[in-house]
Amino acid sequence: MTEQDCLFCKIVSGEVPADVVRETDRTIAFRDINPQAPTHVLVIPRDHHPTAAALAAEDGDLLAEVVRAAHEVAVAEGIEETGYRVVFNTGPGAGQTVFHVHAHVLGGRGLGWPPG
Ligand code: D5M
Repeated sequence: MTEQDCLFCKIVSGEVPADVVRETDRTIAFRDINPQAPTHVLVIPRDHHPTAAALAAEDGDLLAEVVRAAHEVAVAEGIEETGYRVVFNTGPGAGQTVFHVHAHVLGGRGLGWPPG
């Protein structure tokens, strides 16, 4: 499933380049272009689903695979022991700007709570 004007679908197809750190049959992980922490990786499903809520409703197994891949990225990036955050911004009010579901994996510095 693709959406013609979706930036992350274009990363999946290779039309837009990305710094890919990990791939599975159904997911791809790449470095965020505007990192908010020393490690900031985005994990996406290859298929287009607009939000985490939509993916949960349409393919819960794939959502689980995205979360598993996020934790595998954290281990590979060496941020597991110091702690890291996995975030799905969901909806414009929460800061979602790209409507192809993505897990932010953030770490490598202290992360304050509550988030801004
Ligand atoms: O997060 C969308 C994220 O996507 C934001 O942190 C910037 C990132 N971004 C935007 N364009 C690119 C490209 N081309 N490569 C890598 N990362 C990108 P949101 O939660 O929707 O605000």
